[in-house]
Formats: sequence, C-alpha cells, structure tokens
Amino acid sequence: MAETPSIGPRVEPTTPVELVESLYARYPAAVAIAKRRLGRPLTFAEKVLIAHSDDPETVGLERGVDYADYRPDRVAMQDATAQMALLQFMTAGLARVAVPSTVHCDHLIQARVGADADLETAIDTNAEVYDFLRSVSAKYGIGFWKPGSGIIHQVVLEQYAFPGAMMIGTDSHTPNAGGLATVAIGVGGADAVDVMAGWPFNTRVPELIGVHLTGNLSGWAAAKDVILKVAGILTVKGGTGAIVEYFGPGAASISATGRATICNMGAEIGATCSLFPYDEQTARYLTATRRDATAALADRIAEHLRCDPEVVADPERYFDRVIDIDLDELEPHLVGPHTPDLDRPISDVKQAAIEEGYPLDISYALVGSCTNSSYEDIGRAAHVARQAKAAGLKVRTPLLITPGSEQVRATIERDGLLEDLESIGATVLANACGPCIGQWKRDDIDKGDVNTIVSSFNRNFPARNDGNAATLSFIGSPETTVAFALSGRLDHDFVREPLVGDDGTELLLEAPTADQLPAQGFDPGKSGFVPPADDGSKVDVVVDPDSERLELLEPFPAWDGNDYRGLRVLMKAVGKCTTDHISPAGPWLRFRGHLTNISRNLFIGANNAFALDTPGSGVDGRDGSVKPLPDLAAEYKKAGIAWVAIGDENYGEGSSREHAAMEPRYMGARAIIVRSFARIHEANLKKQGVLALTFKSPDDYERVRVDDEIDIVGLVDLAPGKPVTVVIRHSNGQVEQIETVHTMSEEHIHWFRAGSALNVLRAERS
Ligand code: MIC
Ligand code: SF4
Repeated sequence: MAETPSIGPRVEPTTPVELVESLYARYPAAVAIAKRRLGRPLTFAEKVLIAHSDDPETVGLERGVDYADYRPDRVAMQDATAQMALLQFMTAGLARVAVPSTVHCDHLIQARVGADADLETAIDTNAEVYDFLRSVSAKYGIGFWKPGSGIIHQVVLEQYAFPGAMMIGTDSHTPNAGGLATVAIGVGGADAVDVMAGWPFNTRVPELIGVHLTGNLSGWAAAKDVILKVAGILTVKGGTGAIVEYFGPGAASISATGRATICNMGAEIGATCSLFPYDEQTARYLTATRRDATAALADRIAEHLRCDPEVVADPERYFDRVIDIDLDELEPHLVGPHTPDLDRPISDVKQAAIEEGYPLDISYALVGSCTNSSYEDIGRAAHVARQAKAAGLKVRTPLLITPGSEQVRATIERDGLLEDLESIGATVLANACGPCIGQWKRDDIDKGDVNTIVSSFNRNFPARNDGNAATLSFIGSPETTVAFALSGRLDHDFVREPLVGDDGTELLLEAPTADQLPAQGFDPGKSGFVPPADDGSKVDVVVDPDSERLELLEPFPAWDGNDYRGLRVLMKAVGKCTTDHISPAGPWLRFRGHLTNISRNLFIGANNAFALDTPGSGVDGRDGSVKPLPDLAAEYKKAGIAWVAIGDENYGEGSSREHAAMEPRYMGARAIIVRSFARIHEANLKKQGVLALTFKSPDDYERVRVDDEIDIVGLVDLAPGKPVTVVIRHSNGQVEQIETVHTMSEEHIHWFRAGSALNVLRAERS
C-alpha cells in the first residue's frame, strides 16, 4: 500500500489541468495493451478502465468474472455519507488522503419556506456536523464545499469531471458525471476510505450494455425520457454489474447535462455506471464551465475517448447486450408510483391512472434534484411557465424548484428563468437535495393520506420524499412536471389537450425549447469552496462524547473461527427492500454520524413476511410476540443472540448508504441471505464483515420460517466460488439443508475473517 503522503494531492475548486495531462499521457500505451491482450477493438468504457488499471498487462479483463484493481482520479463524498466515511478514515491513522477528494454539503438542508431561510436554518441546526466535516476535511487534505454550493453531482459535473476520467463517490448517483465522459461509480464509504488511503478500488470487471441512439431529441421528449424508457426496458435490476454505454448518431442531439441526467438515473436500473463518449457537446460544456484547456487536451486524444469505429459498426459483437432507441419516436414518459421502472408514455397515463385508482388531483409538483436541475432543464421548464403566464394561467398544484448548484441558480436568476417560474406561482428552494431525500416539511397532508405527487427526481420509493408511504410518487422531466402543475391533474394529457383557465381561456402548450447553455456564459455565483489546511497536523477534530449526532467508531470484532450456530431470523423481506426500507433517510439523516442512534431505524420500512400487517415489525422467534424490528434486534443483541435477515430480489436497491450494512452488523447480523442483491449494498455488506449470501435455488427463500434457527457451516473453508451450506432447523424438529452462493474474492474473505475491511486497513497500518 502507498506510504502516507507527506504532501497530499492538490485539491482545488476544479481539476488541475496537469492532472488531466498526466492521465492522458497514459492512454495510448494502456489502450494498445488492452487491444493486444483482447485481440479486438475496444468500447470507450474498456479504454477508461484499462487506463486506470493498476497494471494494464496483468489486470483481469474478463467481464463479469475477474476482479480488478483500479486507480480512480478522485473521490467525492456528500455530507450524509461523508460522516461515516470520514469517521472510518480517521481510524486508519493516516496524515492525509492520497487521492484528490472533496466533501459536499447538500443532503442536510430541509426544504421549508424558501432558499435563504432554509439555508440559514440548516447552517444552524447542522452546525455540529458541518464543523466536523469542515475540520476533518481541513486536517486530511480534503476540499470542502459549503452548504448552499449545490448538489454534489452538479458541482462535480461543473468543476471536476472530465472526459476519460475515473472517479468514485459515496452516493449512488455519482454516475451523473458519465454525461461528461467520466466513468463515475457510486460506492459505500468504506470503498472511499480504501482509495483515500492509497489502496486501489477493487471491483468485478463490469459487463457492458450498449444503448444505440438514432434520430434526434425533439418536441416534448427530453433526455429524461431516454432513461425512463431504458428503465422500463431493463427494469430496476437489469443493469446490475454492467456499465451502460451510449453511442450512435443520436447522442449528438443530447446536451452534456442531458446526458448527465441519463447517466444519473442509470443508478435506478442498478448499473455500475453509465457513459457517453467525448464529442462536441462535451467540449462545449467544458468551455462554458471555464475548462477550455481540458477540452483542448481531450481533442488531442479524442480517438481514445469514444468507442472504436468497429464497435459502433457492429455493436452486437462487442457488447453483452444492445438496446436500440430511436429518439425521433420518443414520447414524454412518466414512471411510478413506487418504482422507477413502471414506465408509461404520457398518452397512456390518463387511462392507467383511472384504472389503477391513483388520486387524479396532484398535491405537489417538484422540479430539481441532482438528476434534473441544469440550465437547460430549468430553461425548458421556464418556457412552459412563460406560455402559461402569457395566457394568464397559474399553477393549480404547488410547485417547488430546487436549483442544482449555486452556479445554475445565479445564472437562471440573471437570465430571468426563475422569475418565469415564480410568476406562475413556483417557490424556489435552496440549492440542495431537499424534498428528494425527504428533507421536506410538508404540512398539507396527514400520514396515511393517499395522494399523488409528480417530480423530476430519480427515486420514488414509498415514503422517500415526505415520509408518508401512502404518497404515490411519479417521475417525469422538469417540463412535464411543470405542465402537470398547471393542470393539477394526472388525467390531463398536456401534449394533446389544452389547459383551461378559470375564465375558460384555453391554451394548448407548445413543446418547450431552451438554450442548452447560457448565451452569456455561466454566472459562478458565490464560491462555496474551502481548501484544506496546509498543515493538517495543527487542525483538531472534536467529537463531543455526549453528541447525539456524531460518535467515534469502535472496530467490529473479528470472526472467532467457528461456524455460526442457532442464528435467529430477524425478518424475511417480501418484495422490494431498498436501502430506504432498511435505513430510511428524511428525519434519520440527523444521525448519519452516530451508529448507535441511527441503528434505531433498522428495517423500519421493511415489509416482513412474518408480520405483514405492520411494516417495520417483526416476530420474536422465542415467544412469538410482535415488536418493532429495531427493538427486536436490540433485544437479541442484549441477549447475545446473533441473527440473519432474509431478502427477496434486488435486495438493497437504491442508495449507497453503508448504514444499511453497518446497522445490521452492529445489531448482530451474521449474514443476509437473499434471492439477489443490488451491487453497492452487497459490496457494503462484505466491507463490514457480514456474509452476503444468495440462495442457489431462489425457491429456498420459501423454506425459511419465523421461528427457525439457522446454522451457517463450513466457514473455515470459505473460498471464492465455493457455495456455503446453510442448515435450517424448524421448530417442529425438521431440518433442511440448502446451498447459498456468494461473490467473495480472497480479499473479501480476508475482510470477513478480520471483522471488516477497515480492520484489515488498520492492521496493515500498525
Ligand atoms: C439517495 O438519493 O438515496 C441518496 C440520499 O443520495 C443516497 C445517499 C445517502 O443515503 O446518503 C444515494 O443515492 O446513495
Ligand atoms: Fe440528493 Fe436526491 Fe440526488 Fe440523492 S438523488 S444526491 S438525495 S438530489
């Protein structure tokens, strides 16, 4: 492993051009080696991966099989995940981070009245956490972006991403930077800690899904509709373990920020990341964001920043799967409720809403989030607003707008776009995640009220935005969202039917148009960047032992060398069990730096097969009593009873939050056994020393009963590719033996034995 750097990497508010140059210098040789080894042309993703491999001559190349070590160019963390990541980093005993890293304050700002007041309140209520993040960043050589500077993925796109780069980020929507031709992968904090400590990023070589774009985006169809359509085709697990690469002539009609929307929401299909090639659109965006020097460098190696021509000519030969999308035929879409892959063209929404009994009145419309808050997005939304204003119409549904970054906010304000939206009744919120992550103080409904909301966000899992599982959340583009806000009705097809004002005025909206980039250039607004201290050793990081929001971490115990015997089944999830079910956000974001306190939310959103009437509750295997799952886990823990949790398909879908893995670990889980896992969550469990097992035969899920005791045996012989035997002891004395499989490499098994990956890092440092 790398020695502790005495001088850390340069951390600035943008990527230094020398870093781009030194990476590009590696490309020609690395690409040539991969071509020689594989004996064929390469896709763009393959070029980025090989250029970042630890050793191009020996790195594993077999997709979906080999594990490989990569050296990302940077690490980005947002405030809700950075706390746990940095609490772990602090225990590693390093002086500074080894790779350029930044922290972005965006998740903890609650939307309540409007931008300025909400930001002030956030700075006040989160002072302890912001102070912690600021001082840890200063100490360890990490750049700090203050609250109000914007959502992590927008800031990364505007400042740091560049063509051919590779980065990791502690947030599942990190792939947003794929819009700027960056391989950007969402990870848990423990993965970020490894890279910041100078270790490589180890992951399985991704499979490759190609999306061939033809035609041109036009009319109401927006970039968002491309990914909504792809989500409908691939479903929420269809991208698992794969990079989705977009190519073909249609890409040229999609702006860099539109591409970022598409790549961002690739998280919703489970993709490792998504990627667009470098071209004029990318160069234009780089220039508009004051990075023309980077564009000039990229031009010089442009052939390496896209697929080889043979791949474009015959994609079926080189991708594991190819999807064709003709943009000329794309309609605006709406997805939901409850899952981002329930996809319908707008023309079908009316009938579906009536048939399914969705409430037809829309209670709120929300524009923004990291996926859709660019200059172009707001411009298209504002064009719809201008048409309504000219006809004297206002929104029938309250409309909230969250700009993605301070730069976008300042620019849309200067260019009058905010005013357009405000003139039809919109409220502008702080540059932050806000309602997207449940930081939304909503007073118009009671818990349990069934109601419909429409947003331009990316996730719509139950209870995500407002903590109310009965809210039906639908997702479309920003312009679609504004059009729905104007009619206030889910059964209004705004493409074909006119809006009708209170006085009978009719307005058939024209399809929106807007500039992709501001004609007068971006107004950078107030800079929110704080550089790290020159000498971090002088900076003290204080964690108050009585704090309810921050807690120093104790290492998890190492494996004791014995098989697991007599484990209880804490719960068996039925259907979707996302990270929002395992460890919800919203009010719980408060405790993201305090493992003991946040563990009180463990599984409170889960639908447990043994107690289906009350989500979040479980049955005590000892006496059959029903209680909240966090209480049951705490009682088992107190009694020294270890347990397993059982999951269905795509278990752990959604967020990168490692709390969803650390909490079970802390509360006594030894294994999570599922029909299938989402990628980041499975990696997080392995990092924290929990066995992540998959039923070899998915039907074995049915065998597990409420009062079973479970043994997991043969653990001394745990080996890559070798099934693990699970013995199920039913209370009637019957015993069943089943096989489970896992994706653990030698290294992952080492983590399991040591108790966690962090324990291995600590041991190597000492
Ligand atoms: C999300 O969109 O779910 C989040 C909140 O951004 C998460 C990160 C978190 O839970 O802090 C993500 O996507 O990884
Ligand atoms: Fe923030 Fe929402 Fe984006 Fe997650 S999806 S980073 S919560 S805006």
